[in-house]
Amino acid sequence: MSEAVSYEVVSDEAGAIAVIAIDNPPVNAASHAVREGLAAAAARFAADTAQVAVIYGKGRTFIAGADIREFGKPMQQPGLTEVIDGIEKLDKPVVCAIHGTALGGGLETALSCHYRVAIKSARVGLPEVNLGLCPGAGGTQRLPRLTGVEAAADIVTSGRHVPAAEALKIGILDAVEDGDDPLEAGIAFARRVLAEKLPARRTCDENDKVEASRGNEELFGALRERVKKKAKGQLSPQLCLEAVIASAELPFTEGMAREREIFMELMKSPQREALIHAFFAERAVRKVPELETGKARPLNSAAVIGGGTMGSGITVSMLFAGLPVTMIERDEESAARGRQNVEKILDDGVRRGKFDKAHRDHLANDLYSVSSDIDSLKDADIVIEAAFENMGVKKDLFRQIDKHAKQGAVLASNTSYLNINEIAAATDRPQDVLGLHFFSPAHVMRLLEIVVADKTDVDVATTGFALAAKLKKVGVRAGVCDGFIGNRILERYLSIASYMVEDGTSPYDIDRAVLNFGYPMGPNQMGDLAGLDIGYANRTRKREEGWKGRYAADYMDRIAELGRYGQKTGRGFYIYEDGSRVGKQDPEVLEIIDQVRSEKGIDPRPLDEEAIMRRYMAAIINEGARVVEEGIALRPLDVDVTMLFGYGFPRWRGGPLKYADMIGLDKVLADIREFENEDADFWKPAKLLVDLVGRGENFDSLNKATNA
Ligand code: 3H9
Repeated sequence: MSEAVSYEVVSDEAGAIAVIAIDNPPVNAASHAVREGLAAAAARFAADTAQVAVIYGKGRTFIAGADIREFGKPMQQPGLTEVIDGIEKLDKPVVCAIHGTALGGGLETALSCHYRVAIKSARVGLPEVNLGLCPGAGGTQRLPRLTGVEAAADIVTSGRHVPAAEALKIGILDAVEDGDDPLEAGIAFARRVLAEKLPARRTCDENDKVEASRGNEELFGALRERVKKKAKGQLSPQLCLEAVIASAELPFTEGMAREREIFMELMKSPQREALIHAFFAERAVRKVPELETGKARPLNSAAVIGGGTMGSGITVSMLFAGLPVTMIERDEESAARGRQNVEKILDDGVRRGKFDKAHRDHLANDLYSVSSDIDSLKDADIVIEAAFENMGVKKDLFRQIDKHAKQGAVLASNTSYLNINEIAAATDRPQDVLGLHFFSPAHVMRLLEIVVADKTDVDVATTGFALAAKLKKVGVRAGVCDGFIGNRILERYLSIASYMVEDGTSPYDIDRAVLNFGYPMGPNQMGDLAGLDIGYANRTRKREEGWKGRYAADYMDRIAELGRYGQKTGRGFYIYEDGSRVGKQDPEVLEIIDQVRSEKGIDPRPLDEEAIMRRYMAAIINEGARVVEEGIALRPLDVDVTMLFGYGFPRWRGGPLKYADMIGLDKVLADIREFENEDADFWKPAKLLVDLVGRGENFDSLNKATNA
């Protein structure tokens, strides 16, 4: 027996029960030791006098899946498929007792057991699709045998975690028990097996539900259509579906072979490598120096200054986390508008069935209040300023916050560009100040840039991460610079997009190329959604501050000066008819652009999709490298996570710096050098990029060097 799996027999008057416990913290992943232990436990159970076995996980969860860290290394026998086939083949019944999550190889193990019981809070699922894989230990063949093809297709292609109650209803579980002890639930079920003399019932032999769909091309066609639409360039959902369909079309053993084929194909795909990078990067961003020594301050109440789009979104995200919030506005009228904004988001939640009216009322009335008196922030543990994006306004507010906030309160600004050091210096307690850059809509978007300024105390930075965890957001540590990690990179790729337009490419071709690359929308569609007035105001600010460099936004200024701000005015780059959110191309926009080109004497040179994306990505990667080089981002993976969670970068490409590694940094550098000949002001290769290529290393070498 391996250390990761223990075996003991408990006997009473009901009979002898073998208890097989998996103990592989933190998530009981099915590592080599676990597989070996399970195989040995199954053999021992087959040979001894115990009449029934219970398999359960120690600690916080059942098996959360195969050990992802073993992927890409030579496989150590026994494989999970063989281990769980061995369990299923046992002649004596095996009960699986689930708590926490039974995911991937974990659920596959459970499916090979003869009975499954879970405690109420447990969830099950096959999330391999989100790692660019398909279940590889029989999940696509056994699950449909319990649920039918359609429900299995949903679970396997979405990767969603199915709550125990639903899993019971659709046939995955045999029982759900109150309480929180899986062993207790497992033993109780085992006693029932003994009392009722229940047999070793094998999932692989349950063929009725899959046979019911055999040859149902109409169903398969509809499922393929649905998945293709949702997958948007991602391979795994489509292949996962094919594996599930094989369960209906082929006998069990052949279906298993088909699943293996698909699993191996996906294992080799770059999308799998990218998605697994994204999985670990999302977790590694929590490893920051401040958290090693810092202690989070209390976070029991909050004040938000400003009730506009950002302030109300931030407020709602905190209400969702059960944090009482006082919203502060400058006068009664603005305070009432702030309340309206918050209530509108909550009402939408009720309408969409996210929560019920009673919960909405609890959040709106018990946890939330508005005030026009700044002194109302005096009891808050954290104050988040979300006022107008102007340094004068912010400094003024921070002076007042400093006067009214209690000692020890964390003081945060939600600025998306401005210098936090300067804002902090307006107070007598710069050590308590940090940036918390939320993304709009703040109650939905998961990214939170935690901007650590020169004097920010480690405990205050740690509190920023504690808040991110409480709000179920992904906190990324950023340093102070104009735009931090995300908006600084955004500025570069929006610039290159505008240069390409000015030089001859249609903005609609750029949007199409970016969309086809896997983003949910192109930069011009995004501008229309955010409001073209924002960029216009930003450019005006930068011009006032003496900004130099190539200026290619004249055509954008002209569109904004016509009062066409995008979706909210029904016209921007696109025309939005009758409140539609899908825009039509606007010939007048092309005329404006032509006009600007001819005024500047530009001979239009349109680019094709590949040429567009080479420039777009090179701009992102080069600035990403600079952000790392300057220490604004701790590691390349922090840039990846920022772009994945805040800017719609396709997850199956791993993030821009992972993407760069995968296409080869030497190739990216060669592109930048080529573009330097077109525009030497814009294209200067980042030193870090040059160094990495010189050393034959890549961004991931830097991630690894920091033990992330
Ligand atoms: C699979 O099963 C393939 C099979 O079909 C075929 C086989 C032939 N492996 O997320 P957390 C680490 S594919 C290794 O912060 P939570 C994680 O990196 C697998 N490590 O906790 C973190 O490490 P660190 C299908 C893993 O409570 C620590 O555990 N399964 C694995 O917020 C804690 O994780 C999945 O895709 C793993 N499988 O969430 C499930 N899982 O502390 C993946 C986690 O160093 N896992 N770690 O940063 C999850 O979704 C979540 O971890 C879970 C817990 C919901 C379980």
